[in-house]
Amino acid sequence: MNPKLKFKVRRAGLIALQFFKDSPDGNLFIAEARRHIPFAIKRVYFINNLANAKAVRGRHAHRRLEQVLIAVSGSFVLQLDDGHRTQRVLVNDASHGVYVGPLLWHTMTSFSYDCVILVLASEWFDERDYIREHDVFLQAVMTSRRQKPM
Ligand code: T46
Repeated sequence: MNPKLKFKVRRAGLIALQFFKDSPDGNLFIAEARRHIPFAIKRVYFINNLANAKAVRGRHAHRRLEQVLIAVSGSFVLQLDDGHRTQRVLVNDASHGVYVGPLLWHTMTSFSYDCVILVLASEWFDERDYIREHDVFLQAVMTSRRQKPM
C-alpha cells in the first residue's frame, strides 16, 4: 500500500501503525487506541482461511461502528462506496490499516491464500448497527447529509 495513498471516498483513511524492523528478528507492529487508532477499541476480531477464490466478505455498511482493517498477512481488495464515490484499495501492508467509518459500504474480495485480516472496532457486536441492503444504505447517506453537512 502506498503510504501516501489518498482516499476520495469520505469516512475512510490510511492508518499508520508504529513499526519496528527488528532485523534479523522480525517486525513489530503496534496499534494503540487514540494514538494510532482514532477511537477507543472495544472489540478485536480476525478473519483467516480465505483461500477460496470466490470468497467475498462485507457487502454492508455500519450505522455507527468505526473500524480499522489490517492485512496482517497477505492481501485483499477493499471496495469502498460512500454513497457518492467508490474506490478500490489493495490492502497488502501490515504496517498500515484502512479506517472504515460509519455509513461506508465495504466489500472485501481477491484474498491472497495467506490473507489474515485483523479488525479493530469501536463497538461491541450489534446486528442492529448493520445496513445490509444497498438501497437502504443510500437512503441512510441521504438522510445523514440532510441532518448534518459531512
Ligand atoms: C468488516 C469485515 C472485515 C458476530 O457475532 N460477532 C462479530 O464480532 C462479528 C464481526 C460477526 N458476528 C457474526 C454476525 C454474522 O452472523 O458473524 C457473522 C458474519 O459477520 P459479518 O457479516 O460481520 O462478517 P464480514 O466478515 O462480512 O464483515 C465483518 C465486519 O462486519 C465488516 O464491517 O469490515 O468483517
